[in-house]
Amino acid sequence: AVRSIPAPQGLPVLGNTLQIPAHAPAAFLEKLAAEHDEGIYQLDLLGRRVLFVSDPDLVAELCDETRFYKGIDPPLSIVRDFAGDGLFTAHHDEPVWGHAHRILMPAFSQRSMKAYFPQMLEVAQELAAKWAVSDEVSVADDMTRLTLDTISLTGFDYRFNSFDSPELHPFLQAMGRALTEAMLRNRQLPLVTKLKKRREEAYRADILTMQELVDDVIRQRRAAGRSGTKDLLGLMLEAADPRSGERLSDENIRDQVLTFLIAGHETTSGLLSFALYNLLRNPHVLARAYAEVDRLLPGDTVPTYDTVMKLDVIPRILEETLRIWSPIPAFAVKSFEDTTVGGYPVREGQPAVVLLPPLHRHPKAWDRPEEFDIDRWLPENRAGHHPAAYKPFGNGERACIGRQFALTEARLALAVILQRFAISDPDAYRMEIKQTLTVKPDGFTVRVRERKPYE
Ligand code: MNH
Repeated sequence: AVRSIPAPQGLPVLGNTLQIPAHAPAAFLEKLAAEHDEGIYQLDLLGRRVLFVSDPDLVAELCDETRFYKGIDPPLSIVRDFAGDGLFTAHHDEPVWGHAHRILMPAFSQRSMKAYFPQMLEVAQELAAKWAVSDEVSVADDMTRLTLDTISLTGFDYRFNSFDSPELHPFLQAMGRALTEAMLRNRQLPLVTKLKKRREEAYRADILTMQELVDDVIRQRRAAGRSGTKDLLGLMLEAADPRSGERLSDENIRDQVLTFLIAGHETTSGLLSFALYNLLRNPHVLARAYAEVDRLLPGDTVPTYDTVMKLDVIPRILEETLRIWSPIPAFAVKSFEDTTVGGYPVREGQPAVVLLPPLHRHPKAWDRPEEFDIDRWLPENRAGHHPAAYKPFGNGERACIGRQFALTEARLALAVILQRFAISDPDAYRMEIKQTLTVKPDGFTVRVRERKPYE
């Protein structure tokens, strides 16, 4: 029997659009999920009937790539204003997605991670140098400095030198505003967007600021004239798709560079910020992390790639952090044809959004879902996990290409931080989410004190 999908009442024309709070859509969608035990509901967003799904069995169906593909609707279709045909926002059926995916895959191999390690370490040490002369630090800002400098140095051999400056780089401010604008436009009638002339101008100016930086990155590389460099930019400029022989156009390279500058840092900085939050809230886990670091990195031992690969507690802290606080709170798919999911009707091309926070805390899949328990990620416990209840990196061929990169960088950064610093939270921070499409803790500061070696 076909079941009917719960759909909270909305207004004519606007539907449920205005019920969504402008600056906190994720929290609202999560609250609705909690109110609908079915694990699925439908909202009418400016005439689009969008499904929101958090039941793991229903999500398992949506993750079947023979039936569903990545959908590029608002807000992602708006992000295309600046990320264009880059990997993240490319349409499902665009050949250029496959060209770029195959050209760039080698840059994300385990071997490449090892090759990036010295640069990842260099940036982590810049963070440590700053913290050594700091008292209270703004966590999300410094994690943003770390991750932006890391992706730009490893991917493009380009230096932001973010730790030299008390202000965040203008690129970041432009990006934050542009992402926020895309989020706001997602719940705005196109007519209203047109009428807001000032906002449109500011948006275009921010996009220009980002594109100028991208052009500078590419110009510097071309001026350096080095060929054979196997970083992201080197591959984009010189490699051909092994399948089709196609190379990337200059315009597509710009889209990819901007995509990687954004996707390559924004989420990892959220992950690291949430991880520190979780550690401060769970002192017994923090103690285990310190014990691990003291064993593998005693005194002032400099971390190597091999040390990072030996970490066990820190990786599990990151996995559990991605369960409880996913920096990307949702991803969207569409059906190839009219179908049903768990008996609920889904139309061809209808957007279905997988909501990660309620999926990652679904009682069907997780015991004590609210508890930060890193031992869920011991090998013997993983086997029992629901196969579709953990999707912080998305799904299938459109899943995150930078996953290993993010995890390598984040493991190293946490190891360096814990090796060098005692962290505490005298202000007893209470979680306050800031959403600019992705989510991060807002206004989270911690106190840092250098640990004395051999203490
Ligand atoms: Mn990442 C896609 C999460 C780090 C580059 N990333 C995705 C998706 C999720 C995601 C979810 C799928 C989105 C969708 O289906 O619409 N990414 C993360 C998280 C982290 C992360 C939680 C860090 C933690 N991502 C990174 C890093 C890079 C990167 C680091 C680059 C170095 N991500 C991408 C790109 C895509 C992507 C590029 C698009 C992949 C594709 O569609 O081909």
